[in-house]
Amino acid sequence: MEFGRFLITASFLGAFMLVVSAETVKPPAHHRDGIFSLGDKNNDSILSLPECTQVWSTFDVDSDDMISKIEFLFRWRFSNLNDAKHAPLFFRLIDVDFDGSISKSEIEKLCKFFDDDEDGRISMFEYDLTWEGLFNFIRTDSDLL
Ligand SMILES: [Ca+2]
Ligand SMILES: [Ca+2]
Ligand SMILES: [Ca+2]
Repeated sequence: MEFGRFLITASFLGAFMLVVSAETVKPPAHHRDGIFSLGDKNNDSILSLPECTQVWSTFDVDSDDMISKIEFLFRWRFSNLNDAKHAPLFFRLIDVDFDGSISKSEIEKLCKFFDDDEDGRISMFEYDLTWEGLFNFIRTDSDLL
């Protein structure tokens, strides 16, 4: 009798752990409403490298091949992208040479950085993984409320 109860408890706990770990492993997909879906023009759930560089280049509002901080912040807010209050930090992360603007080569580097298996296409999984690593570590407690 006791053993039976133990088994039930154990299998219940096991199922519970599975649910919890599945929840933890699965990357949240909320940001797909943003850059990914903006960039995925042919809706095949893949962001090709040209689609990726294209969507970031829409941040270059005055078409001078450089994305200034103002352009970046403006576009981020205008597109209603997530975590707008952290956009200055995102800008800093993409501006790898720290010269205060994002160049075409920095966009290309960013897009290639997302493409983990280097097949020239960014899958949703690759996108989620890198987005989480790059941008979502700064989530604050207030965002969880
Ligand atoms: Ca510009
Ligand atoms: Ca730069
Ligand atoms: Ca890929």
